[in-house]
Amino acid sequence: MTADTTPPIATREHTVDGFVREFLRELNFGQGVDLTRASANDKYLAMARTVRHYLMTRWLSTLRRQGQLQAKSVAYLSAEFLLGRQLDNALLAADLQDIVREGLASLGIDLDELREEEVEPGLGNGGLGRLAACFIDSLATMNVPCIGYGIRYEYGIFRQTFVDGWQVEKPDDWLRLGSPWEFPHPESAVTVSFGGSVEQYQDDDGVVKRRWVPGWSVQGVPYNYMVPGYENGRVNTLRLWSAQATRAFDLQIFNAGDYAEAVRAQTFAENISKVLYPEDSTPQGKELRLQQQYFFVACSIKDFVDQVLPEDFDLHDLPERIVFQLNDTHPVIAVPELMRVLVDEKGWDWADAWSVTQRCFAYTCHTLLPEALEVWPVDLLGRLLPRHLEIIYRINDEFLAELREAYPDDELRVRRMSIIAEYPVRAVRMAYLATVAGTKVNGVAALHSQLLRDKVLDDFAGYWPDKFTNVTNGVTPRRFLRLSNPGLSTLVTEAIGDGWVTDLDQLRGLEPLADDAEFRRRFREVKHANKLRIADVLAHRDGITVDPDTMFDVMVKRLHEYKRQTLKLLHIVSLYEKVSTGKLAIGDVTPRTFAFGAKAAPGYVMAKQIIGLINAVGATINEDPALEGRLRVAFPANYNVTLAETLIPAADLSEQISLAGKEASGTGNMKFMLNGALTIGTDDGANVEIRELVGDENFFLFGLDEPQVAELVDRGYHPSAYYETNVDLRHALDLIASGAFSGGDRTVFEPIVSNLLNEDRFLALADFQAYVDAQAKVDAAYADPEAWTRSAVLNVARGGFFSSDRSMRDYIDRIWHTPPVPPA
Ligand code: GPU
Repeated sequence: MTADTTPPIATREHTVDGFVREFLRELNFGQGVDLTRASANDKYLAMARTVRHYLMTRWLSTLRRQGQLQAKSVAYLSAEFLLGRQLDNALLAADLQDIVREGLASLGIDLDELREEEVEPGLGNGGLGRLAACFIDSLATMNVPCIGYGIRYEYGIFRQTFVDGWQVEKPDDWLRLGSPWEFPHPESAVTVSFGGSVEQYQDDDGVVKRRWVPGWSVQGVPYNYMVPGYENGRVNTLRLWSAQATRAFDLQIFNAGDYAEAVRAQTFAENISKVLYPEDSTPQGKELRLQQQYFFVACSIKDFVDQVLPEDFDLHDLPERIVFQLNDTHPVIAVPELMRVLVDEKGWDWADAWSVTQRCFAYTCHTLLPEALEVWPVDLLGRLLPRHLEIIYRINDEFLAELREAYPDDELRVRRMSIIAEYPVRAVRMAYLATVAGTKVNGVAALHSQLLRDKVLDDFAGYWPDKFTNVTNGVTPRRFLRLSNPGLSTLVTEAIGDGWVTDLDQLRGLEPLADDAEFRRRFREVKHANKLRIADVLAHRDGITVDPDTMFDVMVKRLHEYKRQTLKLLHIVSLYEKVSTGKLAIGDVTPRTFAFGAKAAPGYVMAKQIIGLINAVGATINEDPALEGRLRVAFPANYNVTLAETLIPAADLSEQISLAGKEASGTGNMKFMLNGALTIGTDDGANVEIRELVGDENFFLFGLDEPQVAELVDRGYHPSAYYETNVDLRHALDLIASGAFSGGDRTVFEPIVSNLLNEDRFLALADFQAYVDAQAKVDAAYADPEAWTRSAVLNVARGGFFSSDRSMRDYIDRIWHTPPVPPA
């Protein structure tokens, strides 16, 4: 088709009047209400639909151009995309913020009120899901073709409430009031099968082959989301799959006359995308979870091969056209699925199929915790996906044969590297499968990638040294600076221009301003305004009062023992104990607001106990008049992306205190740095790189490093020894044990105390004194506001490295080799 005969794509008038016309049309014709009777939700939905119209031209032309060019794309396979609210990002990308504000105002509507109507899609647990969302934002902004593939859970991460300080989970019914950002495409549904058996048959040439005869199937209905680049005319696609009963399935049963059974079957199928599993880094090995994993990757591969690629595409060229990035092991079943498609459905030889498959995948590992490495028992896998299990066995057989040639005298090593574990039950090690199949394996921070090579996957790194690489995580500066911190954004832009929004290294230009007293004054003013803003949010959202004239000391992240919220708590309790017993005058205590945000996996008993303890300590401290309001604990329930966006910009101190060698990277740490908080942290994950960039004098380092941890654990770690020799620690633990925070009942928090004294897997007691000493340095530094602000400005200025745009550049250079495609 020549340009002249190409049908045009509709456009919208980029003016206030144009917006108002579109908005009223959506409200009246789309939503079916008149402005005088419209609810806030009606207005929000109409506005959101209007805004998406403005992105539509870009989306359609991006798709059209991709269809013509067939440029190499990234398919980011992820069981989680923790998107956060969409409206602000869409307004920013389309340069509509002022137009919409003005247009709505002309109708007597306040944009900020409507913004509050949006329910964030919580389709992820924490860091891994949020990282996926940052990455697709960056790729769109960098003009790189990408399609995100995941699951449209009907219920995202649970809504956390507190009842008497204990976590109680409520369903997250995020779709209830309508979801204006998605485009369902039931006509493009694909069928995915499960169960059944494998049979032998002869093909037309008499060759004996094996094929899958599934037992049941479901349909995957795609829901498309726009992923707009920042003011660059590109809109990529995020495609999330929703499970539905197949018609054939229904009909069979209907014909047999059992209506109730047919409806039950429907529910069964639709269960697959019903709910996000709330475990973060601790997979429970549930069958439904494996169903989810296979469901979304099988849908995605089928979609890409049958719908995205042109009809005449030669699949031998697949590696030149796509790279499937495996976001941790959750999508790794895609490897045998692609093999099955090529061998069983397309009739290829095994060797050809393997050669193509091996070049189509790359694997990112996000953990070092042994309990987080997914394994699927072969009996479960074989029941659900019998043909895939056979394929995995064959991949493993050939791999082991290759290893035996390389290491003829080292059968132990060969067994260690087997994709199939034999103990405690026969199971598939998904990380090993991903490592064998992937072109590259990457960790998510320099230290993490090093430990992957040296410890978790050392045999593999020895065999394939070039397969292993690092890509340090990043965060999108659009959402986590430009949108979340308008005050700082304006200040920065006034100083160095607005190029930083897409080239975050430009923040370096702020370095000289760290020495400019007037700049520092304005920087403090912004921080103070951000504290007022979060104080207002906490008052209305949670009924929590905080004092904006205190230091904001913030620890927000999932509740995990390895992240050591208990260490923070011991510091608080110790301070409290010293003041209550008169060892420390309250007037000498730096006024601090200790803010926490953390969800615990519903089945993680110890994590829920710790939440109970944080709230109990908070309730006691916040009410004790002896503290004169100088220490407060603020623990708003249901920490999520939306809350992060107002809380992080208000922080002075960022708590990154995981046991060294346990936090793969962290990404919250980067958001705090970019918003001008100083970090108190261990030598763990990306903290290492943060400290290298800001310098020791602008970072509060404490605690054992990874080799010291390993050595101490080897030697035999006895937490009680620290209790016995450290008076402050003993007093703090005794105070908790005494029932002081549980109405005198000593049993309530006994499990936490005895765990710390007897086990303390994450060495909180070993690091206690170092942590308290580092906190004393924080107090001293904070007492000099000019020096503190100088450090804070330097944190911002040196944080450019942590843009997810840089992460994407690294993935492109080291793994994907997908050049950008500039807009037409
Ligand atoms: N992470 Br594994 C998750 O959020 N969920 C998981 O299931 C696994 C890892 C996190 C890491 O804990 C965190 O250190 C990292 O920054 C993040 O993934 C993104 O890489």
